[in-house]
Amino acid sequence: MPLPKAELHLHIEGTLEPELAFALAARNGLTLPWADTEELRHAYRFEDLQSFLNLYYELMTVLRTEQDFEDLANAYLARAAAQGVRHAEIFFDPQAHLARGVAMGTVVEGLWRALGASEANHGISTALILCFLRDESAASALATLDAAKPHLDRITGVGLDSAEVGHPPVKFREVFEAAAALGLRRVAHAGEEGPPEYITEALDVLGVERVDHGLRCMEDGALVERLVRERIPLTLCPLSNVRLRTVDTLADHPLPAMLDAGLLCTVNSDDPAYFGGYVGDNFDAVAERLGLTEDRLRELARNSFLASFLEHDEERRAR
Ligand code: ES4
Ligand code: ZN
Repeated sequence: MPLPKAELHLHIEGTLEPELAFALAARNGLTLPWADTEELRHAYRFEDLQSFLNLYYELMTVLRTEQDFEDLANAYLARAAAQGVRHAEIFFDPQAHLARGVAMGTVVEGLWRALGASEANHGISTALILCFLRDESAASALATLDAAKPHLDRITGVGLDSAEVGHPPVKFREVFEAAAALGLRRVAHAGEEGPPEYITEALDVLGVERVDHGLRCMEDGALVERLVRERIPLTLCPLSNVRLRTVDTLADHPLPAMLDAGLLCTVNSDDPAYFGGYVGDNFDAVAERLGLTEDRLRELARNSFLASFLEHDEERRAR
């Protein structure tokens, strides 16, 4: 039996497996530039975040209809359930779909057809987090939030993702203020490829309550102290870090040092179809390659619920 856990850093478009991509392409009358799933898998060799994003945005063009988004989410939920996931807070990237003429309602309501039935069908409670693409303009993010307004009963929070370097959190001050005023929770990717200063800025300027990745906090001792003191959760994605060359090998991953420092770390899968595994696979990989004890693994599973947006009595919500 896998440990019960919550997944807090998961891009639903990053769960698009090659087999489903080809099936959706066929259903929608589209031709992909790869001959078959095997040839596509050969393209999964990434130099950095951008080289991954190029493929990620290209492949997701097969997603066109509500049914496509529902099928995508159900495929993820079935795999997640098999790996012990009981709660999932799921990112989606509406701008990548709006730009190709797919409406916000198609995306959100399609996903919701799966998420709204997920407790009954998969035993997983869910939340949806709308991510703004940080390499698009602040005006585009504001227009996206506006387009989401008819669907806010489906959306728990907002996040910030895509190419990090050169796109500091402060660029999105206004849209995060508007999101907060709408009662939305706030998270942001920071310190994946970008510098530790972006983590500080995400906290102070965007008001995020959780940091996605946050790996590079380890370069700034005072920042680590702050994250520990304020119990800011970090949603780490170890297999993603290896595939995108943020760390050299899994054995070099700072997770053990981060736990030793007292950081509230969680383990997640990011884009599991691209990075070699779902969240249980990430747990298994860090257990094996970093020699984590059973106690450490249980701590990580417990952290995943503490760091979630589920209601709980823990003291860290008191601040
Ligand atoms: C992402 Cl690994 C990663 N980093 C930033 N943005 C993303 N979007 C999808 N995966
Ligand atoms: Zn991510």
